[in-house]
Amino acid sequence: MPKPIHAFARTWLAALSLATFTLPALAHVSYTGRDLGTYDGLTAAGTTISNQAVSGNYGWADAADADWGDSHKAKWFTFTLNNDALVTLTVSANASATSTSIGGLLPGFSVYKGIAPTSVDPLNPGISYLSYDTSTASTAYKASLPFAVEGVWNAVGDFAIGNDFGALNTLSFVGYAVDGEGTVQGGMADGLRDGRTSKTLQLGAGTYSLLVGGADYDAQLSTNPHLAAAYGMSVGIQVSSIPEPGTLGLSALGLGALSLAVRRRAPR
Ligand SMILES: [Ca+2]
Ligand SMILES: [Ca+2]
Ligand SMILES: [Ca+2]
Repeated sequence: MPKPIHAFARTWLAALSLATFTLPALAHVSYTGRDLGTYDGLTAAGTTISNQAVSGNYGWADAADADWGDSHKAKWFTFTLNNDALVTLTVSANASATSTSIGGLLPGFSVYKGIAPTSVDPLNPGISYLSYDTSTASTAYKASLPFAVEGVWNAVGDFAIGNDFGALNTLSFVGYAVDGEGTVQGGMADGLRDGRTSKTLQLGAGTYSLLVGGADYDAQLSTNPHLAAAYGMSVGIQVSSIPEPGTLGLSALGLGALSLAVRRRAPR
């Protein structure tokens, strides 16, 4: 069925306004299409978002050093908990190339309570001010720091980011995971370089940001032919309730008995 003309016009206008107002903002902080969901924290639930890509293979590692890094080198996800919960986050690199990305990301991620602000222009509701590293609010924040930074993203601690509307939010660091042999990233890595890294965190009710980036520090060298390549990956979230202390003891006991039984049954 052909689209009615007004639908075409609307699509075209939307495309035009995107081109006019948000094209330079393409790499700014947006969670669109990357909301991992809202969870009550009482029942087990989860989801996976695939077909994502990170720009470069070094953003997380570069943001974990002393002069922090560029938030454009992270892919930003969000999720919300209505109660305290156990949250397992897993980032998996695509093994091979797609039409829009290459394989081989060495994934690293950090989790923060809070989200980067987006402000809607009160006089022009079609225009949103997204957060980014060189916005007026972020620039003022950087100037307030006692040391020089490459960008506002701190992969291993709190940081703030804001927009040109003046809004600035602090993101409170709660944890990280990074893929790689135990020796890389100063011993921070998960010990097995398999293109995948995962972390379970006990989190309170609230809205969180998950920033995913590459963990290969040397990939930022200008001689790297894949310096600005898009690296494919997917992100999974699994939320479950926090076990009651008694229940945890019993289930640990049960698991112990089970593994003992399995071991006894194994041939050697
Ligand atoms: Ca850096
Ligand atoms: Ca750097
Ligand atoms: Ca791993």
